Amino acid sequence: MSEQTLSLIKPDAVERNLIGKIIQIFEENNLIIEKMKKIHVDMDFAKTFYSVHSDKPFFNDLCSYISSGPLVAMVLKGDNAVQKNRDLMGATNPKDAKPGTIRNLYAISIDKNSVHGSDSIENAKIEIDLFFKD
Ligand code: IDP
Ligand code: MG
Repeated sequence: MSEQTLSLIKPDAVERNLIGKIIQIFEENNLIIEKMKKIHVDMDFAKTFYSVHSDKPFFNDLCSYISSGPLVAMVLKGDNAVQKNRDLMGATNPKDAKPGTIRNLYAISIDKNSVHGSDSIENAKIEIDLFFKD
């Protein structure tokens, strides 16, 4: 069934000119880029976006990092898009990410791990609204 999910190319990947290489992986795997924009979010927006992690010890660093430079936000569309994007991303820690996944290929560390992807259809709707409600 066709779904939508939110993908972010995080500041560490944008900074290293990896936008094209990452988008190519989505397109080669039949995910359609429905919407896309490059933005630099502020700390308040970051705290809202990552509010589910507000009790984690790394919350402040996470919000500082995601607001440290421009990112690319996309709505990806396709069959099973939420899980497909998660599979293409690989594990949160690049050391655990399977060969060929985006994080295996491009991530620097568990915090600078190059991409975000919604983890459920419900959260995808919330995250898409947050980034693209205008
Ligand atoms: P996900 O991005 O694979 O969905 P989450 O558990 O939702 O992973 O965590 C959100 C983000 O928080 C991760 O992508 C990563 O950047 C950061 N993060 C997660 N765990 C840690 C940690 O143990 N130390 C530092 N940063 C972390
Ligand atoms: Mg997550």
